[in-house]
Amino acid sequence: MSRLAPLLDKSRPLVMGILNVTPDSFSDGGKFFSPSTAIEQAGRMIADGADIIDVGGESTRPGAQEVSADEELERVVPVIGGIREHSEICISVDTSSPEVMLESSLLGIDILNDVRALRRSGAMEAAARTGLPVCLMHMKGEPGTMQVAPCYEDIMQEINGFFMERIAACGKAGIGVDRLVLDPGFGFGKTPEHNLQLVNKLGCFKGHGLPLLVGLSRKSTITRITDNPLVGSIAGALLAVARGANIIRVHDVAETVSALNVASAINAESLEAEK
Ligand code: 8Y7
Repeated sequence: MSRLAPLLDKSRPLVMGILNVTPDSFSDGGKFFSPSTAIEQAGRMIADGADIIDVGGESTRPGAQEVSADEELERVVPVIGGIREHSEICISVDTSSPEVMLESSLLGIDILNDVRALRRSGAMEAAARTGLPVCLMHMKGEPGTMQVAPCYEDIMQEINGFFMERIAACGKAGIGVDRLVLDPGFGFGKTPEHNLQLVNKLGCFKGHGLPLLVGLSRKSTITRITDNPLVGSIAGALLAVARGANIIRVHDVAETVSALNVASAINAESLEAEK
């Protein structure tokens, strides 16, 4: 059984710590490439209060090279195994590859996080077979070219249409809505203005009745506004949660947990006052 469902029942925002095991990822490229340093970093994030660790072996950075399933497996398998040896933390695996989904499902992981929303050939069937929950992220285009003049007629309608189509495709493959999480995919085929608009209109994605995952941490939409990526990411996380995000994907777990604890104490006081 996946460890995600009982966490979502806690009715507080969950913090997903990012663990990149790639030599070329977005903002911490190469820092955690050896399995032992990655496992140590996971331990630190768990101590800092992470609810979920997101292990990724494929860089989805704009312009990044695609890697083979074998290479992805070589990167993530020892790290997943190492985390599981010491901890019952909820583990998600950031992959679009059917082979990686199937192999890692045998190692006791809890969530498949697919930036391609199971559109790669064979991924839908593989994910269905694992029985695991899946995060369906919206991405317009492919990582290599998605940031070349992204353009929408109505971005909210397009993303919601995409979600409806993917939810239906999952249903047909035997992945029920009880196994789905949605993510608008900040920075994946979106301009900075699109991303700011998506934060404001996050509530419009709640109509599907599914948990929402949001990843803004250290993305360029934030770092073009401020030269302090940590503080900027926390501001983004707090506003995303205020607008309905259920899971926040972040690099800086301790700081995000502290900020969310303050926000939730303030919210709890107003609920008390209403009684
Ligand atoms: C996201 C993601 C990345 C995101 C989900 C980065 C793998 C880029 N971003 N997965 N992955 N949502 N679900 O900056 O926003 O971390 S990679």
